[in-house]
Amino acid sequence: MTAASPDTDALIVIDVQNDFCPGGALAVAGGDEIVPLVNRLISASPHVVLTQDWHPAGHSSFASVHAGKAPFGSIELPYGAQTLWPDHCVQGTRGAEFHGNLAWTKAELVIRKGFRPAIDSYSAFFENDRTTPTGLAGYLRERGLSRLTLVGLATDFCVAYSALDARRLGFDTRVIMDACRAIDLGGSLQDAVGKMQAAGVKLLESAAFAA
Ligand code: VGL
Ligand code: ZN
Repeated sequence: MTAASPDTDALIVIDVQNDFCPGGALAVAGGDEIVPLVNRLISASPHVVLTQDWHPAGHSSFASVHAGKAPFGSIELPYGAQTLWPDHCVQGTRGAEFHGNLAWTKAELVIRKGFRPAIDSYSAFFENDRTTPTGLAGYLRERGLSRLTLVGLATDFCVAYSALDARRLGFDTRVIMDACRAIDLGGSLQDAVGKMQAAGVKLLESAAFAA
Protein backbone atom coordinates (compact mmCIF):
# COMPACT_ATOMS: atom_id res chain seq x y z
CA MET A 1 0.00 0.00 0.00
CA THR A 2 1.07 3.59 -0.57
CA ALA A 3 2.50 5.09 2.55
CA ALA A 4 -0.62 6.91 3.65
CA SER A 5 0.07 10.21 5.38
CA PRO A 6 -0.96 9.79 9.00
CA ASP A 7 -1.82 13.47 9.22
CA THR A 8 -4.15 14.02 6.32
CA ASP A 9 -5.44 10.68 4.98
CA ALA A 10 -8.76 9.11 5.84
CA LEU A 11 -10.45 6.00 4.47
CA ILE A 12 -14.24 6.40 4.27
CA VAL A 13 -16.02 3.04 4.22
CA ILE A 14 -19.51 3.53 2.83
CA ASP A 15 -22.48 1.38 3.94
CA VAL A 16 -20.90 -2.10 4.15
CA GLN A 17 -24.08 -3.38 5.80
CA ASN A 18 -25.95 -6.68 5.66
CA ASP A 19 -28.88 -5.28 3.67
CA PHE A 20 -26.53 -4.31 0.81
CA CYS A 21 -24.96 -7.78 0.70
CA PRO A 22 -26.35 -10.98 -0.86
CA GLY A 23 -29.33 -12.15 1.22
CA GLY A 24 -30.06 -8.56 2.32
CA ALA A 25 -33.11 -6.44 1.53
CA LEU A 26 -31.34 -4.28 -1.09
CA ALA A 27 -28.62 -6.71 -2.09
CA VAL A 28 -25.87 -5.38 -4.33
CA ALA A 29 -24.41 -8.14 -6.54
CA GLY A 30 -21.08 -9.21 -5.04
CA GLY A 31 -21.44 -6.71 -2.19
CA ASP A 32 -19.82 -9.11 0.27
CA GLU A 33 -16.87 -9.80 -2.05
CA ILE A 34 -15.26 -6.47 -1.21
CA VAL A 35 -14.98 -7.18 2.52
CA PRO A 36 -11.48 -8.80 2.53
CA LEU A 37 -10.05 -5.96 0.42
CA VAL A 38 -11.80 -3.30 2.50
CA ASN A 39 -10.33 -4.93 5.62
CA ARG A 40 -6.81 -4.71 4.16
CA LEU A 41 -7.39 -1.04 3.33
CA ILE A 42 -8.66 -0.41 6.85
CA SER A 43 -5.52 -1.89 8.35
CA ALA A 44 -3.31 0.20 6.01
CA SER A 45 -5.14 3.50 6.70
CA PRO A 46 -4.18 5.91 9.44
CA HIS A 47 -7.76 7.09 10.01
CA VAL A 48 -11.00 5.30 9.24
CA VAL A 49 -14.56 6.61 9.12
CA LEU A 50 -17.58 4.39 8.44
CA THR A 51 -20.99 5.40 7.19
CA GLN A 52 -24.16 3.53 8.12
CA ASP A 53 -27.43 3.89 6.23
CA TRP A 54 -29.87 4.24 9.14
CA HIS A 55 -33.54 4.64 8.29
CA PRO A 56 -36.52 4.80 10.63
CA ALA A 57 -39.31 2.30 9.79
CA GLY A 58 -41.65 3.82 7.20
CA HIS A 59 -38.92 6.00 5.66
CA SER A 60 -40.04 8.09 2.67
CA SER A 61 -37.54 6.35 0.36
CA PHE A 62 -39.30 3.00 0.89
CA ALA A 63 -41.67 2.01 -1.92
CA SER A 64 -43.84 0.29 0.70
CA VAL A 65 -45.04 3.64 2.11
CA HIS A 66 -46.23 4.98 -1.27
CA ALA A 67 -49.52 3.45 -2.41
CA GLY A 68 -49.24 1.76 -5.81
CA LYS A 69 -45.46 2.23 -6.07
CA ALA A 70 -42.90 -0.52 -6.57
CA PRO A 71 -39.23 -0.66 -5.56
CA PHE A 72 -36.82 0.86 -8.11
CA GLY A 73 -39.47 3.25 -9.41
CA SER A 74 -39.26 6.97 -8.81
CA ILE A 75 -41.38 9.70 -7.23
CA GLU A 76 -41.14 13.44 -6.82
CA LEU A 77 -40.47 14.61 -3.28
CA PRO A 78 -40.17 18.30 -2.29
CA TYR A 79 -36.40 18.15 -2.93
CA GLY A 80 -36.67 16.45 -6.34
CA ALA A 81 -36.79 12.96 -7.85
CA GLN A 82 -36.34 10.13 -5.38
CA THR A 83 -35.75 6.51 -6.36
CA LEU A 84 -37.88 4.13 -4.31
CA TRP A 85 -36.22 1.21 -2.54
CA PRO A 86 -37.26 -1.94 -0.76
CA ASP A 87 -37.38 -1.38 3.03
CA HIS A 88 -33.70 -1.56 4.07
CA CYS A 89 -31.27 -0.62 6.83
CA VAL A 90 -34.00 -0.01 9.36
CA GLN A 91 -32.53 1.27 12.63
CA GLY A 92 -31.68 -1.52 15.03
CA THR A 93 -32.27 -4.40 12.62
CA ARG A 94 -29.74 -7.02 11.55
CA GLY A 95 -29.89 -5.66 8.01
CA ALA A 96 -28.58 -2.32 9.24
CA GLU A 97 -25.57 -3.90 10.98
CA PHE A 98 -22.16 -3.91 9.35
CA HIS A 99 -21.25 -7.10 7.49
CA GLY A 100 -20.14 -9.65 10.07
CA ASN A 101 -16.63 -9.95 8.64
CA LEU A 102 -15.99 -6.23 8.30
CA ALA A 103 -13.06 -5.29 10.56
CA TRP A 104 -14.70 -2.08 11.70
CA THR A 105 -13.40 -1.75 15.28
CA LYS A 106 -10.60 0.62 14.25
CA ALA A 107 -13.08 3.22 12.96
CA GLU A 108 -12.77 6.58 14.70
CA LEU A 109 -16.22 7.76 13.62
CA VAL A 110 -19.41 6.11 12.43
CA ILE A 111 -21.62 8.60 10.65
CA ARG A 112 -25.27 7.64 10.33
CA LYS A 113 -27.42 9.03 7.56
CA GLY A 114 -30.95 8.76 6.23
CA PHE A 115 -32.52 9.07 9.68
CA ARG A 116 -34.86 11.94 8.82
CA PRO A 117 -38.18 10.33 7.82
CA ALA A 118 -38.93 12.76 4.99
CA ILE A 119 -35.55 12.88 3.24
CA ASP A 120 -33.11 10.31 1.91
CA SER A 121 -29.35 10.67 2.23
CA TYR A 122 -27.07 8.85 -0.20
CA SER A 123 -24.06 11.06 0.44
CA ALA A 124 -21.96 10.92 3.58
CA PHE A 125 -21.88 14.75 3.48
CA PHE A 126 -25.34 16.02 2.51
CA GLU A 127 -28.84 14.67 2.44
CA ASN A 128 -30.59 14.35 -0.91
CA ASP A 129 -31.72 18.00 -0.85
CA ARG A 130 -27.96 18.65 -1.33
CA THR A 131 -27.99 21.27 1.44
CA THR A 132 -28.69 19.59 4.81
CA PRO A 133 -25.23 18.64 6.11
CA THR A 134 -24.46 15.43 8.00
CA GLY A 135 -21.60 17.10 9.88
CA LEU A 136 -18.88 14.96 8.28
CA ALA A 137 -17.18 17.84 6.43
CA GLY A 138 -16.81 19.82 9.64
CA TYR A 139 -15.41 16.78 11.45
CA LEU A 140 -12.83 16.08 8.75
CA ARG A 141 -11.78 19.73 8.47
CA GLU A 142 -11.41 20.18 12.20
CA ARG A 143 -9.15 17.16 12.24
CA GLY A 144 -7.16 18.29 9.16
CA LEU A 145 -8.15 15.20 7.18
CA SER A 146 -7.99 16.52 3.62
CA ARG A 147 -7.30 13.46 1.45
CA LEU A 148 -10.13 10.96 1.29
CA THR A 149 -10.21 7.43 -0.09
CA LEU A 150 -13.72 6.04 -0.56
CA VAL A 151 -14.75 2.39 -0.77
CA GLY A 152 -17.97 0.46 -0.19
CA LEU A 153 -21.56 0.16 -1.40
CA ALA A 154 -23.00 1.11 -3.72
CA THR A 155 -20.60 2.58 -6.31
CA ASP A 156 -23.33 4.39 -8.23
CA PHE A 157 -25.34 5.70 -5.26
CA CYS A 158 -23.82 6.32 -1.86
CA VAL A 159 -20.16 6.07 -2.95
CA ALA A 160 -20.61 8.34 -5.99
CA TYR A 161 -22.77 10.91 -4.20
CA SER A 162 -20.22 11.04 -1.38
CA ALA A 163 -17.28 11.40 -3.78
CA LEU A 164 -18.99 14.18 -5.76
CA ASP A 165 -19.82 16.09 -2.58
CA ALA A 166 -16.26 15.57 -1.28
CA ARG A 167 -14.91 17.22 -4.45
CA ARG A 168 -17.48 20.02 -4.22
CA LEU A 169 -16.23 20.64 -0.67
CA GLY A 170 -12.61 20.75 -1.82
CA PHE A 171 -11.31 17.39 -0.55
CA ASP A 172 -8.71 15.47 -2.56
CA THR A 173 -10.85 12.44 -3.37
CA ARG A 174 -10.11 8.92 -4.59
CA VAL A 175 -12.41 5.94 -5.08
CA ILE A 176 -10.95 2.44 -5.20
CA MET A 177 -13.28 0.88 -7.74
CA ASP A 178 -12.57 -2.79 -7.02
CA ALA A 179 -13.38 -2.12 -3.36
CA CYS A 180 -16.92 -1.07 -4.41
CA ARG A 181 -19.89 -2.80 -6.05
CA ALA A 182 -22.77 -1.14 -7.94
CA ILE A 183 -26.56 -1.41 -8.01
CA ASP A 184 -26.52 -0.33 -11.70
CA LEU A 185 -30.09 0.79 -12.22
CA GLY A 186 -30.79 1.98 -15.80
CA GLY A 187 -27.20 2.96 -16.59
CA SER A 188 -26.54 4.52 -13.20
CA LEU A 189 -23.04 3.07 -12.92
CA GLN A 190 -21.83 4.57 -16.21
CA ASP A 191 -23.49 7.85 -15.33
CA ALA A 192 -21.83 7.93 -11.91
CA VAL A 193 -18.38 7.10 -13.33
CA GLY A 194 -18.70 9.92 -15.88
CA LYS A 195 -19.74 12.43 -13.24
CA MET A 196 -16.94 11.40 -10.87
CA GLN A 197 -14.33 11.70 -13.64
CA ALA A 198 -15.65 15.11 -14.69
CA ALA A 199 -15.52 16.31 -11.08
CA GLY A 200 -11.89 15.29 -10.64
CA VAL A 201 -12.44 12.24 -8.45
CA LYS A 202 -9.51 9.86 -8.97
CA LEU A 203 -10.81 6.42 -9.86
CA LEU A 204 -8.21 3.79 -8.95
CA GLU A 205 -7.89 0.03 -8.71
CA SER A 206 -6.42 -1.38 -5.52
CA ALA A 207 -3.40 -2.79 -7.41
CA ALA A 208 -2.48 0.74 -8.59
CA PHE A 209 -3.28 2.16 -5.18
CA ALA A 210 -0.82 -0.30 -3.65
CA ALA A 211 1.92 0.41 -6.21
C1 VGL B 1 -27.89 3.19 -0.85
C2 VGL B 1 -29.89 3.12 -1.96
C3 VGL B 1 -30.57 3.43 -0.81
C4 VGL B 1 -26.40 3.02 -0.91
C5 VGL B 1 -28.56 3.51 0.32
O1 VGL B 1 -25.78 2.76 0.15
O2 VGL B 1 -25.84 3.13 -2.02
N1 VGL B 1 -28.56 3.00 -1.98
N2 VGL B 1 -29.89 3.62 0.34
ZN1 ZN C 1 -30.98 3.83 2.14
